[in-house]
Amino acid sequence: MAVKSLSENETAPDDDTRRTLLRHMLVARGVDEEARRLQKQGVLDLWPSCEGHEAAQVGSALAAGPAATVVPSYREHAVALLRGVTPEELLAQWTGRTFCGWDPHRVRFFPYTMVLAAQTLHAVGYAIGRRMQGLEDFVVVYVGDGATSEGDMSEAMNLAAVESASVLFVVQNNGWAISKPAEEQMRTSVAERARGFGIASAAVPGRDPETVFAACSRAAAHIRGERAPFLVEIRVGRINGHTTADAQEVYRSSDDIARTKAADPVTGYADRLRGQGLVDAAWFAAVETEVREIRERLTKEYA
Ligand SMILES: Cc1ncc(C[n+]2csc(CCOP(=O)(O)OP(=O)(O)O)c2C)c(N)n1
Ligand SMILES: [Mg+2]
Repeated sequence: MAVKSLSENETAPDDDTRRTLLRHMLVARGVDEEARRLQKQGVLDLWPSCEGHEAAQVGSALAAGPAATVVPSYREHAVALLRGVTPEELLAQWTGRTFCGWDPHRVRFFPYTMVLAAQTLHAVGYAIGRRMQGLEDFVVVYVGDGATSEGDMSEAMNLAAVESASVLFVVQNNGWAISKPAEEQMRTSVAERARGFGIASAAVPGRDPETVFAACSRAAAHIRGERAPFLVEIRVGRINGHTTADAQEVYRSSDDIARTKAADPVTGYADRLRGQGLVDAAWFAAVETEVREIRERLTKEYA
């Protein structure tokens, strides 16, 4: 099937979508801050923060649309919330109450996995199965830069390529696998590696949700048009340590941490939309109220 390639203009989000992107980013930030606070109180055992990843997660999830099935890793909290996982459901696993706090069927969002890259094979197998059932909607799988060095990822990319599986691989490259820098574990980019397996790919910066939204919209159009996989590598900054159990100051320079914080995608996008007159003080106040109520609910449920 011929693929209609979409231009930048055709994939640019409209103003309502831009406000939606920002709202989801602000909600995810509020939930993340509350989860880290609760972890410090000993209520959660652990929390892998998604601070710095919000634009990549919200932009990709919104572009994929509600019909896609999402297979996450363990840090995709902004995607989970956007899919309809409630904040209470999201935190339940990290309190040790359950292996998965949400109903994966209801939200079409698989349980988190800590087994690096295992989910990439699950995603490809699921996409192949969906096609056998005559269902053509695609699967989005999230994976980190470090996990792409696992054998499972190579198997998954190869299988997706030869089976022409409708899978969007979203690689959030935050430059670190815990304390191992990405440049010490690969000689090419992940996007280049995908092409070696016969998978079309793109690499984009992940600070601006609109860039991510546009790239993932084009990737989705490719998958739907070609019935073939696509990989988008998104370069993001990890603001906090790997998890709340990690002291990144030990292995990361204070300059690097400061630069990453200064490039915060949430404040950057909020400032931009405010500057363009797309959101005003009343809009921010409404979102702040929403976030405060979520945080109060989480404290009531868990603290
Ligand atoms: C198969 C496997 N090997 C090792 C680990 C230990 N481990 C947990 S997270 C992690 C680093 C993952 O880095 P990356 O894929 O870049 O994701 P990020 O945490 O940066 O989002 C490692 C080595 C694991 N969970 N599973
Ligand atoms: Mg990483």
